[in-house]
Amino acid sequence: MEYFVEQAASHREAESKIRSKYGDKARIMHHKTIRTGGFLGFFTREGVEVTGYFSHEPSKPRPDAARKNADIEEEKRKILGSVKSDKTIDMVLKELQTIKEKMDQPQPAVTARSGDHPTLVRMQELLLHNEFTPSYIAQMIRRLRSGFSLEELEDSDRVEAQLVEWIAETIRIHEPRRTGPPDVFVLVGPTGVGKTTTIAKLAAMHGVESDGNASPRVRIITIDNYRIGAREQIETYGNIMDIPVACVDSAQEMRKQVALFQDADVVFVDTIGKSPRQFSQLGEMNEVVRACGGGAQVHLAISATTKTSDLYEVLRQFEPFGYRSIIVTKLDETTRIGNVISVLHDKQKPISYLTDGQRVPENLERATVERLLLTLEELHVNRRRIAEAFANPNDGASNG
Ligand SMILES: Nc1nc2c(ncn2[C@@H]2O[C@H](COP(=O)(O)OP(=O)(O)O)[C@@H](O)[C@H]2O)c(=O)[nH]1
Ligand SMILES: [Mg+2]
Repeated sequence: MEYFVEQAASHREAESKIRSKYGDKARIMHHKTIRTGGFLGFFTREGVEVTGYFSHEPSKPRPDAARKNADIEEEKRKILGSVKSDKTIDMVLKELQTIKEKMDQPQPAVTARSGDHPTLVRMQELLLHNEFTPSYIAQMIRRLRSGFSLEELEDSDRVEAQLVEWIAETIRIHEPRRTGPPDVFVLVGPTGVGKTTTIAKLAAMHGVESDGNASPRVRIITIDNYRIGAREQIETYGNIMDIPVACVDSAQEMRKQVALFQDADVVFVDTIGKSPRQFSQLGEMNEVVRACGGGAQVHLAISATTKTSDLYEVLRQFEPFGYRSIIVTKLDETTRIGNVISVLHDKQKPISYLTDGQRVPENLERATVERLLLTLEELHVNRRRIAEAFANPNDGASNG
């Protein structure tokens, strides 16, 4: 049995693509709506992603070099069709380069085959269902195959429990480290992932007194003043929570403002993702972020709904900020986060917080291995065992 994932503009287009590529034997398992193409949210189109399998040789061979080139040309035409100004050409060419690099990479084989033990095939189906990436799945199946004898594979509950534990081992949790006071916590990430909302949640969470101690002094600085209304959004939260909010728009102002907030325990810094005017100036924003001082810790927000190739792209784009951890937002908007776990494992990025809704401050929690595993569908998680084995060593510490 071999699996496939196909993307297309519509269900009809996906179906005909699958029929022509894999023939009538192809079976569709599930499909979902995705955003395709584009660059960090720009020029994206709605499309569908269909996952399925076929049990015999495909009616046509894998895409050859000519087909790859045709795909690239097609993608190029589509993107160029939506380009509005010369300024964006650079960005489009970069995007094309990334697409090309991705297509050139050998696609790792999904390793359980029809002749394999049914338990292995089943484990592969579970991983696929949760949308882990092909290379992650291949790794796990390889590990199961070498770790279990044919006889042991008969006990599929035990194999599944082991698989869940190995998945757990691939999830890294960020351990907060105090650098202050004030601890300066900077949140970066693409527009719309939920940075401002998350900053408000974090500020509320940290502003609460604990163990009878006085509530920590929390301050917010925003450099999100490019989008109309963005500043008001965080100021409104600040007013409600009685937390001072300052707005800066240069490195110099940032230095001044951080100095003015030296009496605080925690300073949260909200940032811009990108704006039409400031599109390629993530570098410029980095200068403002650096002005927060050497002790500042940068964290990157990504949405749980982001597709795999965009996840890689976002992690790469924000690498210059030297982010310490990932905050995964919008967990409430998807039931399958295998690709997020796969990519963060591949890139060795630890997770600090999770958000699962728009409500401030409720929909925020410290990331735990257990909570992430519980999002997986159809995989049985022994909560007690996982909680014991993967407890956050710093649980109870309140700073990130
Ligand atoms: N469903 C859901 N929506 C969220 C979550 N966090 C933020 N949002 C929403 O996403 C939208 C963009 O959030 P915002 O904080 O302005 O994003 P920013 O551009 O990164 O600052 C708003 O409508 C938020 O209410 C979340 O965890 N789940
Ligand atoms: Mg914002």
